[in-house]
Amino acid sequence: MNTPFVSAEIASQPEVWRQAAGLATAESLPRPGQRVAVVGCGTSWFVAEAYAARREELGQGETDAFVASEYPSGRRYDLLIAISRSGTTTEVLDLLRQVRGRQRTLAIIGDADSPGVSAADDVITMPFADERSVVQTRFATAALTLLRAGLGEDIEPLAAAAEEIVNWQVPAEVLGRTQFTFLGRGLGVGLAHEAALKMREASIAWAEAYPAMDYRHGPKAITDDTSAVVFLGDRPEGLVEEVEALGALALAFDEDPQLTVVRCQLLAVANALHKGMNPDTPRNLTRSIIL
Ligand code: F1P
Repeated sequence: MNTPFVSAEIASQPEVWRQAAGLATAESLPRPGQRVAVVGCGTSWFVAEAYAARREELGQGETDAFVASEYPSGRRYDLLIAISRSGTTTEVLDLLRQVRGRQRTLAIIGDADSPGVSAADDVITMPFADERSVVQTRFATAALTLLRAGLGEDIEPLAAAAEEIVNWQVPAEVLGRTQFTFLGRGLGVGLAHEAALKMREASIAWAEAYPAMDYRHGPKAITDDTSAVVFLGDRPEGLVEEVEALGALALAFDEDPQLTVVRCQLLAVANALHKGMNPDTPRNLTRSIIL
């Protein structure tokens, strides 16, 4: 098999993050104190979730994340942000059209020629982050980077650290596992969901994700010696040991969850290749879902 597109897309993230951060001066991004809703589908929903947690954590204002299809239409926010790589996802476009004129909207879009570009009051396009692979990697992290930079976070240390992480060698012992669980806290909850989606999409694997503290409230029952458990962000005390006592392989890193999600992308690709699958073109999936 030729090298998949997704491998180069993952490797380009440090540079793409720097470019995304360069757009964070946009007037249309949220200001501190504004009530903000963020929506998307699939990966873009999980980016929304991660951002909402971070903005709240930084005390910059009430921030709610919704999957676009379940946006509570009665609510009013100061700003509704829609994230979509393709700019063609039906639920996102429908929502933007539905709230138009009643609610200020900003779309963050990869494909600058898509209908999403004219569906919102303001738009930020990131064609440099768009991808050939069906499976999203760098667009997702670039959208999050743009939004985090808009919160005043310094992106350069993240981008510099990512330069090493994109060369991470996935430990061979992970690839023998058949059940993957991703656990996160704060920003890492949305990113754990994203990591699990990557495993499902790219390598058609059984993958789940939970807020780390909630893992003990049921999900733990599925863990055994077929499992690998990956932590994104702070680890609840004793949980790594608990997971290991069940025979699972625990992977934990002392770094920003956005960096660990890059490792998870590499893991998903390595697992796909290990299973003889092409991670660029998962079965049953298309680049965007148009209903
Ligand atoms: C959303 C999405 C992706 C998913 C797949 C189908 O796309 O659900 O997250 O991986 O490619 O589309 P978009 O609205 O961000 O283009």
